[in-house]
Amino acid sequence: MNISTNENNPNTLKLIIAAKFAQQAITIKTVQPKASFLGYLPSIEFPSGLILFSTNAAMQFIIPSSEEFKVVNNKWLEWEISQLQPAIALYGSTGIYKTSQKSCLWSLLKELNNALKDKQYLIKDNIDLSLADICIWVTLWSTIMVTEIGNELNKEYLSIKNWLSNIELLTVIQDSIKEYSFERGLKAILSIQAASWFPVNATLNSKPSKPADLSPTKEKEIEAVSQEEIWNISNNWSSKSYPDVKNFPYPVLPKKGEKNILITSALPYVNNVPHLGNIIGCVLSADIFARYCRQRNYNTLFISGTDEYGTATEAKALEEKTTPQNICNKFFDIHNDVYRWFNIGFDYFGRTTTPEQTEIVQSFFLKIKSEGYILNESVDQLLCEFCDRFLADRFVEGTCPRCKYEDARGDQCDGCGHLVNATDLISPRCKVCGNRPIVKKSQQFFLDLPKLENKLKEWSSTVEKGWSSVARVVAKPWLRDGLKPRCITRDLKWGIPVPIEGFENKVFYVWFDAPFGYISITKKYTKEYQQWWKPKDIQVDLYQFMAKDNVPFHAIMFPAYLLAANEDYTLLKHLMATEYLNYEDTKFSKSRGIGVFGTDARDTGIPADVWRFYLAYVRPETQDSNFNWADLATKNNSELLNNFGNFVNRALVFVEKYFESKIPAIELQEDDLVLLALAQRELSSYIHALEQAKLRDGLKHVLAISKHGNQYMQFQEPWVKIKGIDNDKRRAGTIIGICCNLACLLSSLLAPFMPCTARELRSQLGLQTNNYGYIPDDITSILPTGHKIGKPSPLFKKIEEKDVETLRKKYAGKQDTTNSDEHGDVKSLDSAIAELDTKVKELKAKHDKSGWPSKQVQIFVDLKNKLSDLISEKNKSSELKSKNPENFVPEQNGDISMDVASLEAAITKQGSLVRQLKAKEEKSVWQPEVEKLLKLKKQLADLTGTTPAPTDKKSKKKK
Ligand code: B3M
Ligand code: ZN
Repeated sequence: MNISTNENNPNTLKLIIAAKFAQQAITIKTVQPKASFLGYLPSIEFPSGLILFSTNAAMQFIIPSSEEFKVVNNKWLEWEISQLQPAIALYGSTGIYKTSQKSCLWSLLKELNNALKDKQYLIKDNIDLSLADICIWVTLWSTIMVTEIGNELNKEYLSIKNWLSNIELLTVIQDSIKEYSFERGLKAILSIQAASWFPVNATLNSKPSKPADLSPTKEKEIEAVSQEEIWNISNNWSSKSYPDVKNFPYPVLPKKGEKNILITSALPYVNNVPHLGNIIGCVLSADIFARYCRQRNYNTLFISGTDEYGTATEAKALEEKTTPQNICNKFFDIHNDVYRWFNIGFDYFGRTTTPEQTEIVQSFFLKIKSEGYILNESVDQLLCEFCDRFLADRFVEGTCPRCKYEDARGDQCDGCGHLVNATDLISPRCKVCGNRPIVKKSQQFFLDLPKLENKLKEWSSTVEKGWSSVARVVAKPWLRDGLKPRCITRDLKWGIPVPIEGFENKVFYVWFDAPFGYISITKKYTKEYQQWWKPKDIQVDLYQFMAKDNVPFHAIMFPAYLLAANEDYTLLKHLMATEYLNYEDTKFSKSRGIGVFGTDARDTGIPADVWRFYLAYVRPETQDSNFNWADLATKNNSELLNNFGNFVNRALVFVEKYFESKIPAIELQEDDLVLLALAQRELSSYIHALEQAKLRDGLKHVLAISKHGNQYMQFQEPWVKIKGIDNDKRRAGTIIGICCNLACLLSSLLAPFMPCTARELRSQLGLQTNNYGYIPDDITSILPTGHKIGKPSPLFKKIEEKDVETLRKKYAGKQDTTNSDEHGDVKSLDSAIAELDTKVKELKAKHDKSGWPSKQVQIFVDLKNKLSDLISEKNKSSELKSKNPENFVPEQNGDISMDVASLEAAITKQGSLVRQLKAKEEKSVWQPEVEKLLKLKKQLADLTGTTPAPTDKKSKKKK
């Protein structure tokens, strides 16, 4: 091994000691700092030809530390290079330590002293002296110990003192010292200064960090870049080149030996307009990822669409007094529009009410049945006698049998995340009328999940590493706790018919049909869809994006269907689930008008790209996160405008003004390499993050690059240099040429997040805008000298505080849900509660405990709760009202149970509405109003203990 060193460099002693331990021969050559690559010394050349500039890295190479102590050893090595050495090296520049510098050094020594208490060595390693012991010992022994500070240290820090002298006595140390003669103290410190790179985070933090304070002494901020990083950059800069982004012709199909990425985002139900949380949870995340993949030249297919069957649609149709198909058509258009506005680049956005879907679902079912994974059982189903219908899962609520969460849905519990069978709910209640449904028998098909359990387990263990953490957490208990057969058919009309004799009146459960939507929508995109879903000999990686409540269906159910079909279908590889996004610390609520929904976003005047940026910035990747207007404005103004926009704009304007819009010649110097190495580090992290669809992290690395760029420009001051002598002018050219190249890189990195902005930037850079540029692994020079740029102009606009305040108010909700005329004042509500309490007490008194008419008591309790809610809301709203009277919006349709008088009034009102509607509208329109009327009558009957009066003959056919 050959070591090159400048004179008096203690780091060389470290290498010698390491070589002694490893019993390796060395030669030492003394050179001038400037004579070596970039001036970093010592450098060490191994017999293999490998040259290392970082002493700590070289030492680890010579004597690898044992696994057991690796972490703690590395921690101290890092401490030595990033904190101790820089703290000591400051001494050299001024000859004395300023008070703040000294106190910084002192606190480091204190830390070391504590760690050494009652110990012979800092770390016990396989060789008794660890690398960390060696490095720290050499640094202290050869520098400050022979200064005044050493005397103080000997008095103050006895553990360090003893440790230092113990090590000094070791033969290996004595022998090494003999081999390298150098002067300890100030000379050694100066020598480190002259030829070392080290991170200075801790040390600099304790000094004033204003550039003004650093520049007079020409002491510049040295960033934590290693010699290897610098080396790589200077190697890549002119020798590597970017490939072009492939032009993917329709249809995109997977290819053997290439990366084939199939991306889906959960298919939204058509019962509502998606809000910002829905958008970032599924389609936007998937889109950012898909765009990234395309810019990496992966064969990428991004599929989504609306999930149109299921009771969500039926419920909405009921609410909007129309047919389910009309609802689907209407909401398909709404979703489609919203996503188009957000620039979601689906390869195909389809829907599930298609012949393709029916065909695929039915034939999958038959195949799964023929493979023996379908059971046929008579099941207990919940029938609401009052509403005269079997209750779909969505229409039942109750207490979760597992975790006792009280508002579990009929299909899934939001308390524990488990799927539940509606009939297992404790105290089930019909969501429409609040009554307890009865259990009735019906023949249904079940998927035999226990029979699939082993297959599922085997598969899941091979892929779950690629899942987001929330996906793993949600999916894990499933396989751990054992699977039960799951019913996949329903007694409903809206759905895909079950193709079996005797089941004509049943349809598939929506969560059986919906996942096949991914396949049927792909079929809509291309008849070659099986190349993606049933590839032969080709590797297809399936990435599925969704919010966490969809995880069980994608982690367990859909794979179970595909495994059961036993035909080598493409199975999920990366499950990308997000947590929830809150809105201004509360939940989005369409009915209460709280939050920004897809259709609102465009009305705000804020560009789609800024929405995309901010949603990605707050993406609930690892925990629930929050949308906040003030924060949106801050991020726009600081990150986009001041950081990113400012950097690229300054660079481009400079080229336009001083270089006739042509990229100047670039001659790299040390500072440039450091900047590029820092940018390279961010680029590598960006790719690492995006490969795992960690979009939020990825975006932060983009912004870090422009931040480095800004600092560099600020420090280099090209605007000063351009006015200097020729040499300075050329230097200004290099600086600006580098910035333009970074801007070019940034346009590609930003494109997945902000495609319009990226396109605009690329046009300003004079690049073709028919693609967003390849995302490379390594930074290289991409804009050649002489390349002509376009016309620079600002990319972003400031968002004013007052504007977001207006927007915040606008989407803060209706503020109030009561109408004092209809519901009486708080006082009468209070007395209604008192009345109810008395009634309950009377009832309890009349019956012994076992014989309580529990249903009636329950109704009273419910009513009481509703009334208390009403009172507290009312109190809140009167507060608001007194502050802001014009904000007060009375609620139109008070659906809240009342005292007898109010109920009677409401019944009269509803009765006349029903009569009016019946006179001129069709049944689908008046039926829901009839149901409301029935509900009111039922409440009244329950309250007064009578039977409800009939409304009309037909609707009374129950039982
Ligand atoms: N439609 C659930 C939802 O929108 C459901 C997803 C289906 S993915 C196959 O939350
Ligand atoms: Zn009911």
